[in-house]
Amino acid sequence: MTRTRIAVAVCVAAGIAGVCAGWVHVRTARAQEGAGPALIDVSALYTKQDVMIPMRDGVKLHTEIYAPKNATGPLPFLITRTPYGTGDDKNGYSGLFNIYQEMIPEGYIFVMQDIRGRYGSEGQFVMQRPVRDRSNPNSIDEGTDTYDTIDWLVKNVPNNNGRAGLLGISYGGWLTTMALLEPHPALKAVSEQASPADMFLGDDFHHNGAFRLSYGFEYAAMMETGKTNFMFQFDKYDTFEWYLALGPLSNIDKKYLHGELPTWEDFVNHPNYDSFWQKQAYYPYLKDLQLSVPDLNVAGWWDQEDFYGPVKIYETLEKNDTNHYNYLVVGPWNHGGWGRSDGESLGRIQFGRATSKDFRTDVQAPWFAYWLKDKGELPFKKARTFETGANQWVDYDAWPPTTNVTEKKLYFGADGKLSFDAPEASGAEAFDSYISDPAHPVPYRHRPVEETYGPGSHWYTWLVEDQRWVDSRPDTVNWSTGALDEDVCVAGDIVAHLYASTTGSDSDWIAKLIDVYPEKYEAEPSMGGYELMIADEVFRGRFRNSFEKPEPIVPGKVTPYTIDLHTNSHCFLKGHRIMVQVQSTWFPIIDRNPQKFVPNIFNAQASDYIRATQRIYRSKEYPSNVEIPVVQR
Ligand code: PG9
Repeated sequence: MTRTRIAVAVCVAAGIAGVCAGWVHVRTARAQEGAGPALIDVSALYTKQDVMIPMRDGVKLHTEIYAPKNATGPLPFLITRTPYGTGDDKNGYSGLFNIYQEMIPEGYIFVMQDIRGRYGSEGQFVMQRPVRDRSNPNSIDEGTDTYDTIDWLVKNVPNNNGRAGLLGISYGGWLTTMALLEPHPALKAVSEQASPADMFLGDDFHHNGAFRLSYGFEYAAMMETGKTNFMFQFDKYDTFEWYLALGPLSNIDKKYLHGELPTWEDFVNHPNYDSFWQKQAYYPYLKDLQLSVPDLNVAGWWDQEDFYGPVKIYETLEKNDTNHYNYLVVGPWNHGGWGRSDGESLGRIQFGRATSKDFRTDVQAPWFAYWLKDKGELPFKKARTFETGANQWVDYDAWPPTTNVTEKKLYFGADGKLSFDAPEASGAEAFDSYISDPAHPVPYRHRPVEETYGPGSHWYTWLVEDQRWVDSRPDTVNWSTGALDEDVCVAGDIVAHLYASTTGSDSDWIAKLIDVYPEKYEAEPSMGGYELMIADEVFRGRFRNSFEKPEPIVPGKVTPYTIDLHTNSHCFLKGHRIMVQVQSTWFPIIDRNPQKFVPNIFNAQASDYIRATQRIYRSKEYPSNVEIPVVQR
């Protein structure tokens, strides 16, 4: 839960009134990180010390050190670094303890630190500060800040055992991965959880080059309006209306930001996958890295922010993992869901067991105890993923699994049919069509679309919302199998192959793979016919040949698009149906593609936004399909 305190005055006092007019100061440690009102009173268990730890360039970082009162011997550190504040309660004890409850009995010296330029720390905040240039000995990055922190801790905190663990979710996960590039020798285990890996291709700010408007705008505003979290004050409760009324993206700077938010300016100035985004992405730094510190990568199947990242990081590190230090856990969670509550359900979807608690007690706690205290056994060998639908944890020697899996294609057919049989119809008439109108975009979740991190926001569960409300829209097309006569379980990568044409010269293509519950669903009658999205993704057509050099689409020409729907583990159970939906708008999480090619969409004019007629082909020559890895049992 998020704690909110309105304090517009702080904004003005901070001397940034120009940017701040109409902004609300929010005192919050992000819900995703599991901080919030303390669930447990740790003041009886720990002595707390607040220190300012000096970094190599003299900047001091605010750090809270919690030493167990009942320690009987030297203990390792468990460190988390955050840009969102430590969320201290009235006794001054960090709300981040909520995430670590299960590790408290083991005995660690917990350390929570504000990163540069945020909350109690000195220095300047830079959104995902780039990796330093090592040829300059004075350069710093989040990795050197972590290094300097650990160095200070092992030398200055009494009763430590000379080992440190580091973990964090999302931004904290990214900070954790950064520490792997030049790790301090005392760093003995890390857990990167939902770390973004590439902000242009798959994480918070863009997916396949399509801009994540509501997230990008609201997050940049939250982080760069002051030292603590701010929230833009919308004058509409339904932000769908606000973003639509905004018109072209250039109005954001004209009306509200006036060039003051560095990250927004980065969005505007880097509309393509140029060196700015490539340098910020991890892949180049991790691809040759042989892990010298064990890393537990953690992801959630329905993570609305950073699912691409942790999987990409795991896959990249896996290539050189000769030390066998690279691990993966994926559960049925939203962003950071494993760090809070018990994980028995997400939205209306039940998992039949306490999946988050499973992770915290059966994986996270023993995994850190093994590496930091030489205790017990490792909980699993390589990868543990939760098979949704069947609702069970499965351990694998490799992810994606390399045995007992066959690639199969689900082909789009006439009359809305989806089947494993390739289409036989030939000719230009085998297609389904819809009109995509940027003036009437498809909402990405049920309206009202509350502000992303606002009170009562449905942001956290939108990926599991029933898709039935979309399938009857005239700007969406669907194909579905009949009721399955046996379970179809998938494990591994799902890919959509679309053959599509548009009357415009640019277009977005959104593909969703959906599990349709039986109409009579005895286990829970109100779930009858529910359409649960299992995999989904958007692709911005201009980037079909290159993310660096966008190209117009030739109007009317059938063009192939490959859309990675990512890795998954799900059983479509007997009696359920499998559905695919395609549409071209998903607003306002994705900005509206003008559908007319312009060099930079951030500079598009209102008149560039045009209606387009879309066709999705399903013929012998153009067999649109979704490729799924089917498990043989
Ligand atoms: N998804 C958030 C984020 C991480 C890194 C950069 C930008 C945003 C977060 O939850 O921390």
